Amino acid sequence: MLIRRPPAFALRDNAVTPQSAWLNRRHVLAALAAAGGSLALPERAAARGAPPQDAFAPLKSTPTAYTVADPPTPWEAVTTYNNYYEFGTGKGDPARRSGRYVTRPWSVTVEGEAHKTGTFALEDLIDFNALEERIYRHRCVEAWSMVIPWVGVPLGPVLHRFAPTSHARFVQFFTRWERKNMPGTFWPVLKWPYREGLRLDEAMHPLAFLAVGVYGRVLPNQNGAPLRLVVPWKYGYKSIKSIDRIVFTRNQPQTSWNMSNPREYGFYSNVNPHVDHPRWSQASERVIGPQTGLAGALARRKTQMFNGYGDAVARLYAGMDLRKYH
Ligand SMILES: Nc1nc2c(c(=O)[nH]1)N[C@H]1C(S)=C(S)[C@@H](COP(=O)(O)O)O[C@H]1N2
Ligand SMILES: [Mo]
Repeated sequence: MLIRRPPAFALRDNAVTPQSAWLNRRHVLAALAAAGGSLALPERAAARGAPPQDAFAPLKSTPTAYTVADPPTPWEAVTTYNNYYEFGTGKGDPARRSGRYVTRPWSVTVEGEAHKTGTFALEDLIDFNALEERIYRHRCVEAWSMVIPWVGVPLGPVLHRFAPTSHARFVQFFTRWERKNMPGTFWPVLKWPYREGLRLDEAMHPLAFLAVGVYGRVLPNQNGAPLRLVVPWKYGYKSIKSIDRIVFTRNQPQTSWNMSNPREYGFYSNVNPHVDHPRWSQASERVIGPQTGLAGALARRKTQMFNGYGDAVARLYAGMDLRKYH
């Protein structure tokens, strides 16, 4: 077995921005892969144990079917233009106000229709030696979009390990509610703790992803540290952040946005250019970047059905009226 020394790109380097470090690393990885090198081993060994504090070791390569070719939205926009109402409703609030929120150590409680329930440490839930990178389109219901390089693992196999019972048809997720460090939750803007849900077959779909990082680094708080859902064919609010509870249910579970306004936010929330939000069109979207936030959001593109993932996910909704079940 060939053991390589960890390449320089595995080390933290404050002199480069995360995005340029990431682009370099991808470059080197591609070159090594082309040269037929086995490159993952030393870094994986180094990463064993506690999750890394900052940059992750090189990641398991991901089948390109799960990665879009579009250039990722710059790191600066991904980490400063956020929706995370626990920290405020302004796009800049999560980055500015989430600093005191502590996400280590972390555990997740699993309840409901499953044979293996209980409370699990993050490291027991996620195999930090088997992380993948997936570059997904991200489409907010507010009609803007990004392309984000997530780091994580597919959701399905994680849920499978809890052995859902034959009665389990849905799965619900909750965000940790830490009142004192979540200034946005002093107001009942939404039903706290933030909650979301999927039908179990949606959750088991290979595109559904649990992210622990972005741009090769541990998730910043504003992006949902330490563990968040990513469901790329649905509007962004389904992709719940900072998950601390998972409940398998028989019936369709409550979701925060649906509870706040069921007419505007359905349970399914699949990206659909033909079903407008009651207050605005979903036919097109603002593309965020290259600069941060609104200043960069000048480009527009047409919204794609299921956010462009229709070939993979349309079968989940065969025979359903997607206007009624929006
Ligand atoms: N707990 C929690 N999760 C959340 C939200 C939130 O307010 N609270 N906002 C959602 C919305 S509307 C979007 S668009 C995405 C934004 O993810 P990002 O900031 O990492 O791009 O997170 C989703 N997850
Ligand atoms: Mo959103």
